[in-house]
Amino acid sequence: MPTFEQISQQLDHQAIEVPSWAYGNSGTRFKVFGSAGTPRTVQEKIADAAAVHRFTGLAPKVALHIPWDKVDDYAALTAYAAEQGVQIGTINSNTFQDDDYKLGGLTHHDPVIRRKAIDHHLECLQIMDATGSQDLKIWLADGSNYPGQADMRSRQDRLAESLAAIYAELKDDQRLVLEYKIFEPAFYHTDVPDWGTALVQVQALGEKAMVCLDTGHHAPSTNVEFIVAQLLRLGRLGSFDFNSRFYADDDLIVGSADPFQLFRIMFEVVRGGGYAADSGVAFMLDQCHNVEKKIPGQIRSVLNVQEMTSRALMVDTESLAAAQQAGDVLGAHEVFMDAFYTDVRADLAAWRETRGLPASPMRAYAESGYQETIEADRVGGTQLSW
Ligand code: AOS
Ligand code: ZN
Ligand code: ZN
Repeated sequence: MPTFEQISQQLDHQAIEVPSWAYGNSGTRFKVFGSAGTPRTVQEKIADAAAVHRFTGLAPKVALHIPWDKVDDYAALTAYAAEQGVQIGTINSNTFQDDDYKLGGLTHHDPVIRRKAIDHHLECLQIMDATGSQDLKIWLADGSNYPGQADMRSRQDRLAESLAAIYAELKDDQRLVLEYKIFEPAFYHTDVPDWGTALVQVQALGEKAMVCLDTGHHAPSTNVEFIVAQLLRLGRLGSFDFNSRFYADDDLIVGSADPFQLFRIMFEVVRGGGYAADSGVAFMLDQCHNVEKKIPGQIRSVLNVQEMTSRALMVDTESLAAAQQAGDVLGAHEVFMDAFYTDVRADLAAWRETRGLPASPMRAYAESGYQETIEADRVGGTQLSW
């Protein structure tokens, strides 16, 4: 098995994009809890994202969500982010919080509503021009609750037309990334429920259209790493929305519910070339911190990704291939598990110190006074939700 020393340089380019909404208050349909220090402005969200990067060296970009993060001057917001030491990343559209979208957005039967949804995405593209963002991420709440409620097939056709209208406006260096989700908020059918549908839709658009894989958006027991392998094989894995789930789209801290799954995913990412610095795969978090503090929640998340990436890089691929080739079932499995069971935490702490980072970002954050400062300073105004 390779030593940590041997793989450590490959950790240098790791970059995980954090979502602006992770810093806002969030909750469930039962309750959104407020918490001291929660940002009241987009700038405060970006400042918190920048803190995660300062303590970990892992999170140089923050994804925005429109209209939650709408501002008048995006050039100024981009400059503010740069001052804080981060860049603006993916722009996420939103066609799920406006009454007009009750029965759908890009798939709606009414052309007026469809046009409104398309125009919202064109506005997102303008924001990308102003912020230098590369990816437009589209997640649709579209679907239906009752059999017979909607014509599922025409909705696929309308989705293809709407996406084509958006795709036509992409600049050469911009991408459209389509996210799928098995259910919720629609419970009978969802218009982009799975990777197959997302793939078919993006393949019809062209080379700049990709699929986003949110780890929480599958049926229980789905082999998510297989989907990773397949999308990478086809050159269509645009991004991850990382999170953990026990039941459905729980949006918990990535690597907390099932670190082994995260390891298996990262192994396939490495195996398929998705970890190369120029692979084009964006590694984003899509999480909410409902009961835990938000900044430590994000720090824990990026560290979990780093830890499982390290272990995935340590799989002895030569021995693995030899065992596979020899038909040595349990030998191959053992090679795989050896890397998973390797504790790299002390090595990672030392690695951080050699790069001027705190050995324990969690402890360093707790001792930094940042949390106390924002809790004392951010009084008055309105805390942001999501
Ligand atoms: C929704 O379930 C999806 O995961 C979205 O990616 C995202 O959580 C939503 O757009 C909120 O930002
Ligand atoms: Zn997501
Ligand atoms: Zn989700």
